[in-house]
Parts: sequence; structure tokens; C-alpha cells
Amino acid sequence: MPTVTAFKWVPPFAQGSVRDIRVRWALEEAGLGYDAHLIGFEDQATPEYRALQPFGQVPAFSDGKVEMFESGAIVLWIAQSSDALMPADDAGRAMVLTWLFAASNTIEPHVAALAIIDLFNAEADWARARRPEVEAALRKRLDELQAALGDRQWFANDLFSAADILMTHVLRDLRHTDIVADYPALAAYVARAEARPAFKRALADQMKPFRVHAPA
Ligand SMILES: N[C@@H](CCC(=O)N[C@@H](CS)C(=O)NCC(=O)O)C(=O)O
Repeated sequence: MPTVTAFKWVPPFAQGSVRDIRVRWALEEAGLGYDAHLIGFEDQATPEYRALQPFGQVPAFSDGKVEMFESGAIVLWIAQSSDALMPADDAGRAMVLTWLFAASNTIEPHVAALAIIDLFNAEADWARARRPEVEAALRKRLDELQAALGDRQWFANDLFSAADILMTHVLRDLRHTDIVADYPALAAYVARAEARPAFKRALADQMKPFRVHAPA
């Protein structure tokens, strides 16, 4: 049975978005059960955990065959053995890889730049000065992303795939803003992805321990 590491509890702004949700969602789409191995912040620096995840982050993953970290790589690993996440033909697989990296390398850096300002430095002078430029650069990419999606439902081959797990997760990291709502096709895309039963199960399973382990 695959094992995914996840936090017992995170602050509310991160709940529903911690990166183990990418892996949980991929496993759910692939129809694979898994165990969640819950860790606390105090476990992140232990030698045992660093052996699994050298940066002390979540998720780490093992499935009896491999041990991995990096959520994108783990999702890709799961996708390689599931038609539900990646088609069998070369052209189809190449498109999934392309959009998976587009989510991680082209869109996510802009989303992360805004999140670092809004969630961790909102009151800092440098953040106030920098934010308009960061938002403008992000919006340019979202314009382009929406144009690329066109009237398709999903990014690669117009079939739901591993790439949509990453892209949806990246766009969800703008939940603290109204930005995605300005891009109706992207807003509909995120809503469509979030309506998938596999996503709902993954989200519910990430959230469950947060209630149990909430600080008093
Ligand atoms: N690139 C890594 C990033 C993992 C990551 O940032 N995990 C966060 C939770 S979403 C974490 O563990 N943060 C705690 C920390 O960095 O100490 C991945 O995608 O797996």
C-alpha cells in the first residue's frame, strides 16, 4: 500500500492546499488506496524524516517499489502506471509532460511570488512596493493560460490528466485573492477539477486530521 506523508496540522491559510493533496488526488484518480503518515513540525528536522525528504517538507512517498519526494515527480510516477492520469500514446504522454511542467515552471513561480507577499509579508514596505508588478506579471501569464485552454475542458489532449492536478493546485494557491474569477474559463476549469469525486476525497482526507490536531 502506498504511503504519503502529510502534516497533522497546518495554519488555516494552508489547509486544503498542502502539497500532499496533489499525491492524494493522483492516487484517488488512479483508484489506489494509501496510508497517510502524519508528521508534526517537530519531526521535520529528524534524521529519520530527512532520509525520506531532505528538506524536511511534505509530501514524501513510498509504494514498496520506490521512495520519493517532490510532489510533481510523485504525481508523474503514479501517472506512469495509470490510464486515468496519462494516456498510453507517445503524443498524448508528451502533452501531459508539457502541461505538467507548464504548471510547475511557467505558472507556479508567479503564483508563488504573489503568495509570498500576501501570506507572509503583506505589511512589509518592500512587499507593498513590489506587489503591483508581481500581480501584473501573474495576470499576463493567466491571460496566456486562458487563451491556451481555449474551449477545451482540460489542458493536455482535452482529457483529465496528471497535468490538471498540478495546474489546479497551482491556481488554488490564489484562493486568498479574487484574481482567478477575472478569468472565467480558468475559474470554470478549477471548479470542474474541484468537482471531481477524487479531488473531494483527497481534500476531505487532508482536512480530517487538522480538526483532530488543532491547537487548543
Ligand atoms: N517542491 C516541493 C515543495 C514541498 C513543500 O513546499 N511543502 C510544504 C507544504 S505545502 C512544506 O512542507 N513546508 C514546510 C517547510 O518548508 O518547512 C514539492 O512540491 O513537494
